[in-house]
This record gives sequence, C-alpha cells and structure tokens, in this order.
Amino acid sequence: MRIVVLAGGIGGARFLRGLKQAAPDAEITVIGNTGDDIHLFGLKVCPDLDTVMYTLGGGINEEQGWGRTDESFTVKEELAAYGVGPEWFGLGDRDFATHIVRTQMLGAGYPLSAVTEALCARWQPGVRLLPMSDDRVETHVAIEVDGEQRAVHFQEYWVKLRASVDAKAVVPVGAEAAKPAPGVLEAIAEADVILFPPSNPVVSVGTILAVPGIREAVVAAGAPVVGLSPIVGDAPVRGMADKVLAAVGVESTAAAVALHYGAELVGGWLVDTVDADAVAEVEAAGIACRAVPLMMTDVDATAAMAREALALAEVVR
Ligand code: GDP
Ligand code: FO1
Ligand code: CA
Repeated sequence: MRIVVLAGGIGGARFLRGLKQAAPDAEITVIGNTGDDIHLFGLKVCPDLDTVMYTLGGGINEEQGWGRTDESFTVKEELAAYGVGPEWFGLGDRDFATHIVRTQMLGAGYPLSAVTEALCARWQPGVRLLPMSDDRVETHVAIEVDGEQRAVHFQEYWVKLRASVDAKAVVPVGAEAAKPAPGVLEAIAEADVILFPPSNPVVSVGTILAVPGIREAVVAAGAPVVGLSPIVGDAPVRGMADKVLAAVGVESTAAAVALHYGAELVGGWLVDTVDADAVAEVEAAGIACRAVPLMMTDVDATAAMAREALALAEVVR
C-alpha cells in the first residue's frame, strides 16, 4: 500500500511513528512543510523536515518534540559572545551540524529535495521524506504592535513572541511561485491513501496545499483522503493553531477544521471522543466522520489512531 502524508513538525512526526507501526509494509511518502524554514547565522534551518527526520530516525529530543536529543549549546553561546543573534532561537550544537551540511550542499547547487535525501541517508526514517518544494517559501504573520501593522517571520511569531499577540493574517511568502518538489505530484497521483495527520491546518498542511498544483493533485487523486483533528476539546493539543485559525476566520473546533478543508478535499475526518458531538455536523457537510481517541500519548495509542484513519479510508474509498 502506498500512503502519502502531508506533514508539519511535531504533530506530523508523532503520527508518522504510529502509522509506521500500524502499517509496517506500507510505502510511506511524506510531503513536508518548508514554510517554517528560516535562514539564521548564514544557515538554512528546516524545522519541520528535521522534526520528522529526527523523530523517525531516533534523534529527537522527546520531551521538547523538536531539536536533537543529548544537545548542548556551546556554539550558540560563542555566537552570543560575539553579539551575534538572534538569541531567541535555540540552535544546538548537534543540530548545527545538520544545518551546516544542508547549507553546504545547497551552496554546491543541490536542490533541497536532494539534500533532504542525503540527510535521511544517515537517519533512515523509514519513509520517503520530500520537501513540498525546492523553492523558497517562508510563512510570515501579520501582527499589530502599538497600533502599527507589521509582518514577522513565523518563527519570530511563535518562538520570540510565543503567539502572544493576535495573528491578523498568515502569508506563505513565495508559495504562489513555488513548484512542487520532484516526486511530490507523482506520489500523490499514485497514492492508495492520502492522510492529513493532526498537523496545523494553516501553517503546516495549509502551507503545503498552497504550493500550486498540490491541492489540485490531492483533489484529482483517486485515493481516499482522511484527516485527523489537531483540535481536541475546542483547543489545539499544543502550539498556536487557535491563533492562526482565527487569522483565516476558522473557529478552533474539530468540526470547523474539517469544514475548512471541505468535502472537496477530505472524504473522511477523525475527531477525538471528547468531540463526538461534532460528528453529525461534519457528516452533514458530506465528510464521513468518526470519534475515536486522538491523543498521541505513546506509539501504541498513535498506531491505533492510524489504524482508524486507514479503516475510514476504506469506508470512503
Ligand atoms: P509543528 O509543525 O511542530 O507545529 O507540528 P504540526 O503542524 O505537525 O502539528 C501541530 C499540531 O499537532 C498542533 O495543532 C497540535 O494541536 C497537534 N497535536 C499535537 N499533539 C497532538 C495529539 O496528541 N493529538 C492530536 N489530535 N493533535 C495533536
Ligand atoms: N522552538 C522553540 O520554541 N524555541 C526554539 O528555540 C526553537 C529552536 C528550534 C531549532 C531547530 C528546529 O528544528 C526547531 C526549533 N524550534 C524551536 C521548533 C520550531 O520553532 C517550531 O516548533 C516549529 O517550526 C513549529 O512548527
Ligand atoms: Ca511547523
């Protein structure tokens, strides 16, 4: 079975770990969000690709959900001693090595997709990890500070400002001119099942779908598309999905996210058991819906979620 997953960082990566356990023989292609990417210290940082790669490859800091296990911050301290920031972004020494390799290869002319494949040769994530695009896309967030509108990089909004101010708009800068990376459209067209993990619907899955051709390919694919709600009990399990959903005029409820994707895109939708009331509303919109436990507390619980998603895919096929 060929499964395609449109993934962000933590929510996507943790779901993939369960999916691998639930479908050990499946050929899984992950289309990763690169809208979170940022250039710092002359290096290209790809948080969501790295979160998937480290999580599935056994190098992730489990508690944090991003960055490397057993990390130290000597380089960052030395940079700070030179007055070189930003200090608000925690790049660890081990992680730095990944960014150096990536930046060196990009500088030598390799596209991000080839660089990602090279990095994965070390980590062996057990999935094919493709960036959504080889072209630069950067999510920016419009905010209001002291009555003035300004746009900040998504990392500044999330890591520096901790999403403490309202997001007025979310813009995937460069997406409109970006092309899907090699293999992305082919994988979607050849998929037996397409899954939207409980990733952020705006700045993760939404950004991937904003690359011209990807949404169209998902809609045109013959395969069933099933999503899992990242909103449980009317709030994100973690992160700032509520803030960025508000920016696109969507309520933070499991049903509203399903309707935001719409029946044209997703045929099936899973909500958590605490949101069982949402099932009728989602089904009324033409999306098959089930209420099942959706908390990724451990790999077994996550594998059970993945099995539910695959079962629902069979129902809507
Ligand atoms: P990010 O790129 O690191 O922000 O990760 P993703 O975009 O892949 O996923 C973020 C989303 O995962 C957030 O909106 C969370 O609400 C959701 N999430 C995290 N843990 C869980 C969980 O255990 N269950 C569910 N249903 N959603 C989760
Ligand atoms: N998140 C933080 O909250 N603080 C950090 O200092 C931070 C550094 C960082 C470095 C590399 C990396 O791959 C991810 C990092 N993250 C950090 C996570 C990241 O900002 C976000 O959680 C995602 O981009 C949201 O998807
Ligand atoms: Ca992300």
